[in-house]
Amino acid sequence: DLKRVSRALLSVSDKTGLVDFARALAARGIELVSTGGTHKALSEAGLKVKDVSDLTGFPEMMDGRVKTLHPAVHGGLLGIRGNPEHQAAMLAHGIVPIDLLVVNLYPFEATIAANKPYDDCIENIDIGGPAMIRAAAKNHNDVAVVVDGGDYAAVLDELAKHDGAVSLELRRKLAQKAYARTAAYDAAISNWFAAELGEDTPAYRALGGSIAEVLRYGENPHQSAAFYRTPEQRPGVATARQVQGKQLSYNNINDTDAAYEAVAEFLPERSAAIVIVKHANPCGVAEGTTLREAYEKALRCDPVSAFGGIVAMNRPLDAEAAKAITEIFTEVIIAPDASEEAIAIIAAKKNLRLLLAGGLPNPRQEGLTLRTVAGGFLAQSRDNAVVDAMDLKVVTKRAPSDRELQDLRFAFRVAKHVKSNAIVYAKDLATVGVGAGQMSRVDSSRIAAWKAAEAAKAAGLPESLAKGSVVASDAFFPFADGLLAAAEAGATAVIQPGGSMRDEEVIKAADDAGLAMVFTGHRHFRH
Ligand code: 93A
Repeated sequence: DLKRVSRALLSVSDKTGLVDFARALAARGIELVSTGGTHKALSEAGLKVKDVSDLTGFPEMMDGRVKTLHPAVHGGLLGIRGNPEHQAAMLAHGIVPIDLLVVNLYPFEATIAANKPYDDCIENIDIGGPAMIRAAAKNHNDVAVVVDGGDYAAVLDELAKHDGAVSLELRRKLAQKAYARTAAYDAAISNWFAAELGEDTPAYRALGGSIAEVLRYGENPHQSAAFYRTPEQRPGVATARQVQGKQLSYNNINDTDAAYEAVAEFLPERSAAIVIVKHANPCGVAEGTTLREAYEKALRCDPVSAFGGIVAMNRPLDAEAAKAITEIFTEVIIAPDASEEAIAIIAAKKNLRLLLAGGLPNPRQEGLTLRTVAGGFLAQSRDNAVVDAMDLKVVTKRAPSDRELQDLRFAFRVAKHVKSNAIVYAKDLATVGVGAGQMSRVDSSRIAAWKAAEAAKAAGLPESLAKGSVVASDAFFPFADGLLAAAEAGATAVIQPGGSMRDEEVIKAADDAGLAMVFTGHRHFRH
């Protein structure tokens, strides 16, 4: 299943790594053929390269719209080498085989992301490139197709290993990648058209959404994505004004939403609050008298995870907070507003996105949340339960002190915004350890305790940050083990919904450990 490479056609818009790659191909005696700009780059680098016009007998024409769209190119890519009729046709028409195709497309996504005029966007729709990519990928039994400069090394490795040939395994992998690329490319074009026409895809139209923007890609680079707005006027990432920074990515939007919804749980007239989010989970939350103080407290919880995170606040960003936040690498800041001075400080970090939402969303507001499942979607009312409205029931012999109670409320507020199973340690209105997204509650407890110990080490403190803390659980402890893990870590009080079959056993364990525990009667699952 090895296929020798004798001729390569290179036609790339992004010329990164091109010359080195082509030089390595030429060194193997592979003949190089190229389109205009690529040809120029290669010959300027001193490489011997043929012009695609030498194959087609036609010049590039119509501003380059027609350069490779010709049977000499497509026949060379599609002709089956082992098929006598194909071979005869190639011979009869002077078509030479092309064994390796290297193409990256006109930068359509980058053009629309840069808000270029309509005609520029149209001109950046690549036709010949995708046609060649699809042809070569179809004929992957004979042809290798490279659409990503990241794969140059893999091709060279194989050529070296197999004495100038590539394996079927690699050719198939490259073909799969090739179709993923052309699919995403066409999706971006169609989404852009829909947005231009003020139209939306039918599914989202049914939900009352309208397209806000086409995103460069989805959760991963091989996924296409767009951002839709619903008619709901909720202050947040969908309605915020972006003051500066690069275009938001799919993950940025998701994380920024998580951060802003969480920070909105803290009334700005009561305290300044900061939420730092990473991968849709809070990795540091704190209240303080100023945003800067809150930020420093929040950062202490997990400074490693906070790197490259999203920072949300419940009050207008001020200069002091802006200075503190820009000390480490942050992806996005979202705030209700910002002072002129703060905006100027942020401006020094060109890529940092600053979003001003104009207000805070109301955590008690009713609304819908949606998620898709195979063949359908789930809808539910938003979790708008807030701990202030819950009737907290003390279930242990010892009642929490005022200070503990304050921290318990804080921790439960945060736990609502942590993926289940959620365990949150808090002390002095700051998280000190967060355990998120584990399949067992006791694992979340252990992780949160371990993180609190790590944070203490990082801060050069002798004792775990969990010492003297309180702990919140988003759902009941099904067994005493999770609670005991918390007591062992140094928590003195617990807040949880209650309602387990084994509540009595859990309460007894709390009493034995001298813990104070309150039940909320409300669960905050979040998946
Ligand atoms: O305008 S096109 O759709 N028509 C074509 O026939 C064609 N052939 C290759 N665009 C075409 N290409 C694209 O040109 C390639 O996909 C690549 O992105 C670009 C490389 O052009 P150059 O070598 O002139 O820089």
